[in-house]
Amino acid sequence: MHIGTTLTNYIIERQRDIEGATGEFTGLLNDIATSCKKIASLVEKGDLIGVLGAAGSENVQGEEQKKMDIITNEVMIEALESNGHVAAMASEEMEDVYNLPEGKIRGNYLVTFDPLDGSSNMDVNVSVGTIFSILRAREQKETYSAEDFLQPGTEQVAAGYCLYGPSTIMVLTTGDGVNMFTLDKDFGEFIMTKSGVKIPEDTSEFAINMSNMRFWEPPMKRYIDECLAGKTGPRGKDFNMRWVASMVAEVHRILTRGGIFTYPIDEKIKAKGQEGKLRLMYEANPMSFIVEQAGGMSITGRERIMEIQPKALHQRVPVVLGSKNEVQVVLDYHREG
Ligand code: AHM
Ligand code: MG
Repeated sequence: MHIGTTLTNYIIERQRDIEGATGEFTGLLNDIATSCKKIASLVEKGDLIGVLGAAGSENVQGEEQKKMDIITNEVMIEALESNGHVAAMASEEMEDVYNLPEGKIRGNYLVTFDPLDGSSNMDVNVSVGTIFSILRAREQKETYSAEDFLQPGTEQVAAGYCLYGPSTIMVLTTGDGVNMFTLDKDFGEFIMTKSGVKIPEDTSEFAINMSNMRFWEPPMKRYIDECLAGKTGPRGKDFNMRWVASMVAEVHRILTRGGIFTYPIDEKIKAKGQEGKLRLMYEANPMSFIVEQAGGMSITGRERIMEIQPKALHQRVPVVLGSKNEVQVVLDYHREG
């Protein structure tokens, strides 16, 4: 039996390709892998260790926090703040930028994360995930502010997610394709199980929360109506539908067998004064980087997500991502009005 390529092997190899690399980036990805292993173990134990249910608090976005949102956020901070690889962090679960305590060595990278996306699925034992994005700190200083993080998605150095499902799978891009690593819990290593992942360009599977249909804008309503019309409609084929309510699981399905995932803007969201449901810095940008690196497309409906100049740390955007030719149809419908 051979071991295979571990995540550590892979990132050390990647580091050799980068001139002047110091090992800091390798160290950072290792820290993230460590936190994901810890989170995988907590997710798996679930009710045995009393981590299910609400925490009794709200995050900055006014959403109910689950106990696991808070616990996994602490796990990420602990794993990332001590080894000198990170300049500062921002999380979906924290209002402001997290600056390292005095005395901790500041590294060169800014990390944003959603420590447990789809956390409401924890209580019903359905897949959840951690999403992360890595940016370069443009200057070295003691204290960072939101402005330092407000870089478009095209500036990401790396992005990934860890899916806690039947297997724990880390999916990573450093801008050179997409690779998948499955956690072998017996000896605690992520092993490469797929490399050069490519999303099929065509699909007949869509993912959307259909209960919001009456609130959608006309182009999205038209797109889904035409999918539902099936073989006898304008698209000339039958569509299948999935909705896990965990973005990580939806993106993983799309990377595996194609599909389109969307959380569009709708009247209900607009009435709350928001521009979308999903967060640009913690969800939309990292997932867009992965999807594009796998040959897919990721847009708001009208523009490429990764080109958006962020205005705020917790900014929200509409998201349409997945199989290239299908996302193009949605883009065309939005352009037609
Ligand atoms: P979260 O970050 O608070 O967990 O919310 C994000 C999740 C996505 O994973 C998922 O696509 C969506 O919210 C589910 O929304 P809905 O509850 O409308 O089905
Ligand atoms: Mg989330």
